Amino acid sequence: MKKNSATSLSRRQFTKRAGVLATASLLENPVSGKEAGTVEPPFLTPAADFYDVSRGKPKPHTLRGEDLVQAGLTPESWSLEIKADSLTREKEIEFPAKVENSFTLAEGTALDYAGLLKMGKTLGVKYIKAIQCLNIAEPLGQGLWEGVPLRDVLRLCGEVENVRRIYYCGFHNNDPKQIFQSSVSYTQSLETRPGDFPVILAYRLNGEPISLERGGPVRMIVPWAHGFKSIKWLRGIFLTNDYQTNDTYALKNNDPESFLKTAAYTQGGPGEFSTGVPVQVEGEVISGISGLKRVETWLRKLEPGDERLDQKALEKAKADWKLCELLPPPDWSTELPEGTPAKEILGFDSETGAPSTWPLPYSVARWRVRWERLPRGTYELYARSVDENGYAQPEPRALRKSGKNAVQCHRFEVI
Ligand SMILES: Nc1nc2c(c(=O)[nH]1)N[C@H]1C(S)=C(S)[C@@H](COP(=O)(O)O)O[C@H]1N2
Ligand SMILES: [Mo]
Repeated sequence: MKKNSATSLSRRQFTKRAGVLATASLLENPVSGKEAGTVEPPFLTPAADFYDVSRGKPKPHTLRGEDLVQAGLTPESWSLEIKADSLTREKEIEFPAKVENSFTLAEGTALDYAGLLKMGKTLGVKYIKAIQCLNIAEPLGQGLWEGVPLRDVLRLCGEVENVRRIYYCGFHNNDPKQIFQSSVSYTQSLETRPGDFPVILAYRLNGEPISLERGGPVRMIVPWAHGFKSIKWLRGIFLTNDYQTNDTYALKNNDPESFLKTAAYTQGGPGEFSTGVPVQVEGEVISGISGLKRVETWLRKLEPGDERLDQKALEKAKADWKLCELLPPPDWSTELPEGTPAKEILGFDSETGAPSTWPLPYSVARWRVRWERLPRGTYELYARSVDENGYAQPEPRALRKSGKNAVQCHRFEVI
């Protein structure tokens, strides 16, 4: 995490520092008794403030100078190989994938950065999406990503045969431990439901070229998936007839086809409020594949002898879940990069510029609860999402390895 500047408190810093409280005055002095302020974290996380999840020794984004050029990670040196994978397996995969046109380093035909940007002029799309690691509870940050749909890049290959998956990988040196690769099915790469977002080869984040740390010059973005499908420092795409995933993350007992899970978060926040002033708590909620119907909270006053509830105990507890407020969309005219009208972004109405759903798909919104007065005591605030299918978190997917989504709790005292 980056150092904070007093004047601009990014969403990430905000979450880390203050967590669930969006009140500047209380934030500085939780027991001051001042009224709630109006400081909200920015909707788009500045590139430098995403929580970084990167492999490698050295991590590719720490390379400098000639090493960076050798790695092909400057706009001038970047290029992308796109070719068929010749794999066959006896009695299993009889026919190797074939492509009419391949783009290779050896032949000097690899796609370059200028070529991708040129395609972007007519084919580029933009959407907002949060990056969330399957193994970390909190979203890592949320950005406005811009790039060329993978389906349009694949079209450059001309006629293809025997292709069932698209494998792709980021830059890595010769150490196999650094390899980070992922895949989507051929169908997923080509088709999306109307209104849903396509997989893109992204070259801009929040209106700027993608920083090295965020995976620039070019990063794959897979909208519906956890972070491990969104490969940074993209350098190679392979069309294969293998029907199995090659995902690096699959090796760690993770579900390699997990969708983003709708889930609410309560992490952090002040642990103390003074009696007689309103207690206001905010948190985040991510809208996954099943969308979001509402967020609910349960305030549990702890009596002497009460213990923390684990997930099983929580399920059995007689929780009094109450609907809580979902904060409305921000003022897009100030939250979006200059020169990017909302109506140009997928997920927004192309005429009015209003978001088509709220929260936006695969994105984070905020929730808030407030009590004008709470008696002295120790409290636990639990928060859970209810998805559009009516399932309350952590259902219908309580397994941790398909996306962390345990119901979280924030403990505080009123003194
Ligand atoms: N090349 C490469 N891409 C990668 C990774 C990596 O280690 N190497 N980590 C993945 C994982 S596990 C996650 S959660 C996200 C994190 O993205 P961020 O660092 O931009 O927040 O990047 C993904 N893309
Ligand atoms: Mo991850």
